[in-house]
Amino acid sequence: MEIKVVRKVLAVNEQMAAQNRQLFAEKGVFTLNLMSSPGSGKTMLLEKTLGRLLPRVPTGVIVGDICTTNDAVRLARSGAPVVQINTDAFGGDCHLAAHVVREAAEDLDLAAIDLLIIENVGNLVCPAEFDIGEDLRGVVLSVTEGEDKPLKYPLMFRVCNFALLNKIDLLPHLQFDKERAIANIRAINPGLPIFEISAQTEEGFAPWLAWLEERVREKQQTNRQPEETGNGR
Ligand SMILES: Nc1nc2c(ncn2[C@@H]2O[C@H](COP(=O)(O)OP(=O)(O)OP(=O)(O)O)[C@@H](O)[C@H]2O)c(=O)[nH]1
Ligand SMILES: [Mg+2]
Repeated sequence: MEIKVVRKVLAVNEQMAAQNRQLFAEKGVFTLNLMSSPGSGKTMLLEKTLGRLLPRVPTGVIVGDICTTNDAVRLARSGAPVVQINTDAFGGDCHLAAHVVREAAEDLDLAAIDLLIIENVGNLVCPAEFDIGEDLRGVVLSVTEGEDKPLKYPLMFRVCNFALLNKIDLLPHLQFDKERAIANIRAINPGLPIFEISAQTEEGFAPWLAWLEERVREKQQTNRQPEETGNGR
């Protein structure tokens, strides 16, 4: 009985996610769902990322937390439009669901942005189960969390399209075996692009931002193509 209820929730979420995906495609917005355990550095990464992308790549942010507007306040300093979701208002969900993202997106001017980054609730489990209509899923694993996390929380690493290994500035002070962590990620998801970065020092930012911008450009080209084909006929 309980399993049926969970299945129904996921089925309803999938329908909403498909609607979100259609809306984002119509508006020409590329969407990135950024996930990780609490404190791995999602917000700091986004603060620094926005600093480099704006105003060249008009970007909006939706940020999910159970409580507080702390992350929205930090991210709004960049000048990007930011909407904070607090899941505490509806049961303290440990993830963002598609309908919640839809509501938040209605508070943004989607026509004015090319990229929408969604910082999910800090949690390495539940967000992996909920499609929110995004184009790309990324997981941040920080070097203070332990090399075994991809093996212990495999779904997250399986559903993501890229991984960021964050806080590499701390490596000299830790026993963390970086090569083993990378091998563990690859054991779950072979071929997954992995970027080694420090949100603090911005080391490693150039390759990952170039890769992200390429994904945004690809989507813009795909969106333009049907129109161009149509005009050519
Ligand atoms: N040394 C170091 N510290 C970092 C780095 N990135 C983030 N931090 C620190 O890690 C802590 C958590 O960073 P946040 O950006 O708040 O992490 P988060 O993933 O957004 O956390 P939640 O939103 O609560 O899930 C802060 O004290 C940051 O200053 C990094 O690259 N190096
Ligand atoms: Mg955060």
